[in-house]
Amino acid sequence: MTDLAIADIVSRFKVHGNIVSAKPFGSGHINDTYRVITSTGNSYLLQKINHFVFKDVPGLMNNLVNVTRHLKEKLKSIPGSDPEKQVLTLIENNDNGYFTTDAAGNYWRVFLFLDHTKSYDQVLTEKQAFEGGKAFGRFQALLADIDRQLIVDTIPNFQNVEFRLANLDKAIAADPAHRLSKVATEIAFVNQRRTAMHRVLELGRAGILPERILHYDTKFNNVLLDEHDHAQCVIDLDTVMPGYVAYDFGDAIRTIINNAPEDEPELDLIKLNIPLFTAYTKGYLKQTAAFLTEAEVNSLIEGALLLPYIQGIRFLTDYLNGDIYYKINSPWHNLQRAKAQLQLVKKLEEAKETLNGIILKAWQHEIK
Ligand code: ADP
Ligand code: GN1
Ligand code: MG
Repeated sequence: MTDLAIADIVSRFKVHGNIVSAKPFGSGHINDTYRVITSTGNSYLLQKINHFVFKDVPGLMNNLVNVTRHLKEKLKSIPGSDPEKQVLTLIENNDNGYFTTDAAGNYWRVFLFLDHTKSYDQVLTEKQAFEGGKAFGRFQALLADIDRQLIVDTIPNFQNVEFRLANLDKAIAADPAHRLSKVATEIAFVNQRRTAMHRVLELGRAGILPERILHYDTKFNNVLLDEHDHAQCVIDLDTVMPGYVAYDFGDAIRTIINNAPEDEPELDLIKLNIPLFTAYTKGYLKQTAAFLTEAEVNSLIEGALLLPYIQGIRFLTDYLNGDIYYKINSPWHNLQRAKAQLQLVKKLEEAKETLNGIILKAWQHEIK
């Protein structure tokens, strides 16, 4: 994007001042994000929404308006809350809508930039992990009573293992990028676990696990922490949809418990950080123990194994499909990510009993 093109997009929104700079920002894998600073010293976050990933952008934006409105209303009644800082704020465009399209058919939106915040790709301290757990737990609690009619599925079957396996099988059958010969080990690993990894889905279909409104992308860099490492705002709300709490717990644990980055090439460096897991779990259950059923609590450990498995499958599928979904920085990036996620599954399987013991202990502590 040229500076001129970006200035044109920004001028369609009700921002204060004229654009002074627009720089790429953050490390998300999906949207294109820029931090924009204007002549009045105001700071905004401009995003090009990935409409290959999100097929119904108007529906997605409608969700976002409804979800942020609901969160702000709820926070207003909680003493000490600051809805402007703790919830994303969309900037209206000049026609009172919340997005605009460019000549190439891309969708753009603008948020208030939340100053003095940080987002971490990897968790460094137990305090951060605890705060992250509290933030995502509270997010579920605050959205528990939103009218479900207001939310459309932005990516149907997002964490449905059956759907993810079917997509992998299609990629294996078509092998469009001629990479199948490179992934035999990973496919064998996935295949050995097909049945076991259906547990959450089966419990859900049997009505044993209720559907709740989830965030669905709870990796740690989707919560902004303030200068004192307190959780300030849950961001990246494009995937808020109904689902099983095990999904959000598992996706968060995927990034929290792993001592190494999501795409670590050196598999021996992928080790479990149990203190960070414990801290996240305590923070999460502090906010959710009041409403979670025993079956849901028992499903959390299944989610912790399932989400890196699904993520491994998604990266592997994208590698086979020739890197059409995730941003990559090398031709083997998706393969490296897939290997790292499947290695994490292996480590989690070895520690399953210990981790479940930690979850149950933290839960007992909250409900006693
Ligand atoms: P993606 O879907 O590509 O992950 P995100 O919405 O998560 O996009 O944004 C990418 C990054 O931009 C985040 O990880 C965070 O660092 C930063 N970010 C997003 N929203 C804001 C905001 N309102 N204020 C400050 N930083 C933000
Ligand atoms: C994507 O947008 P971002 O980078 O927060 C992806 C998640 C994956 C994650 C893996 C809409 O999240 O589902 O877990 O990458 N988001 C979408 O890092 O597919
Ligand atoms: Mg993100």
